[in-house]
Amino acid sequence: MRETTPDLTRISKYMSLILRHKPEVIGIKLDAHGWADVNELLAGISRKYPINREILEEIVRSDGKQRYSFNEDGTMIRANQGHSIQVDVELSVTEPPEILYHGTAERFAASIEEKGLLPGSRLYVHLSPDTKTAEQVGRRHGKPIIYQVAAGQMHRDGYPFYLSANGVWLAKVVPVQYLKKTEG
Ligand code: HQG
Repeated sequence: MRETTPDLTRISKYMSLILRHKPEVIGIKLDAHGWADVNELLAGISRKYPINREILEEIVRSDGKQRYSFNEDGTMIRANQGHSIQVDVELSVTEPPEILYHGTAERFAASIEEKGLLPGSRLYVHLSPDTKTAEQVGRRHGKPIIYQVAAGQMHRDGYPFYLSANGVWLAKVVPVQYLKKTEG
């Protein structure tokens, strides 16, 4: 896994904003499946950052979390997950492992232990397959804490789980009875 250079990272963050949250910042629309027209995206980004098709392909290829996908003929691009706008990225319903993890910050613990995990501004709660990833996710918000999610039990109780094209586990919510704070 290779991280992108700082300039590409800056463009990638702008792409996340456009493709997950606010396509209107460059005056484009996503279709119902979250796809943006590549030429429109390039034209929009180029008003702020130098970009061309080759650079875009390099960003998609080298992205450490594989956040973006092209369609088959390369004319469209979308974010694989993480949206706050209502799009259907055709996530596959998948049986989860027995335990998944959610990394968050200590200051959210009281609310989480009262209400369970809620998706906030995003469409889904994001869950990680291992504690290392969960810790990195949690650290983005402050002093990290990690919850174990009884995903297998939740699944047997009828809650669907989805696996994004880039390996992030997603659920609509996680009720509090399936959560356990890990020691450490
Ligand atoms: C918290 C990154 C209070 C939740 C990462 C989290 C991830 C609650 C925050 C992806 C709560 C939302 C998503 C409740 C949940 N009360 N707080 N009841 N339920 N929360 O950023 O999971 O680099 O929307 O614990 O790697 O941190 O962007 O979600 O702390 O995969 O590609 O509300 O973003 O990927 O924060 O991160 P976020 P997240 P990218």
